[in-house]
Amino acid sequence: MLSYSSYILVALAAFSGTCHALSKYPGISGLPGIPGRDGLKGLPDSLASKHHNALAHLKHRLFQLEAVLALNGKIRKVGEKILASNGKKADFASALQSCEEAGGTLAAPRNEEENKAVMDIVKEYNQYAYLGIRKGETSGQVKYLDGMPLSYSNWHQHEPNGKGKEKCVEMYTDGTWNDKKCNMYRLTICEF
Ligand code: MAN
Ligand code: CA
Repeated sequence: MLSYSSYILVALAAFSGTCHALSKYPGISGLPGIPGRDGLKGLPDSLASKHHNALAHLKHRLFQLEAVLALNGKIRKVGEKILASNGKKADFASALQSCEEAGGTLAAPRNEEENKAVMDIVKEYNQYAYLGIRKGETSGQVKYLDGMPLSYSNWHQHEPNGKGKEKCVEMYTDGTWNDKKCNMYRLTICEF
């Protein structure tokens, strides 16, 4: 399923692709019925600038929409990431599914700044949240959902302690992490 945000991305990619192609190939010459560069008298340039303006307009509109969503507390921007919660508690698999259906994934903080941004949402709802981090089926190694090993962690003292029993990770309201069984009901926080 292509999400709404995917369509916007495709549209933006198409526009920038067109701009790129037009600047690289400003005219098609040597083909019957198609005027060469001179015959177009600057048409490709004006087309390119039209598309450039449309792209600038879309970017400005997206900027405005992000500002409105942030103002309403619907999203939180941290670096290149956008964080958002649906306010619902769910087991790990269902929480992940909700995020993926929206075109994102479960939030996995990769540095202190991102961890604080996730913690702010956890505090806002006063609910522990599942992170997009879990232990390998056999190895028990803690990884991101794409299988890459952790590059940042914020374990609570004496965690992780679950051995084979706790394969998921929750965030406490102080921002620290605990390995936890995956079938609890925890706040869903997604990243986009
Ligand atoms: C519970 C569970 C564990 C956690 C301990 C900490 O037993 O939440 O995951 O490690 O509390 O005391
Ligand atoms: Ca634990």
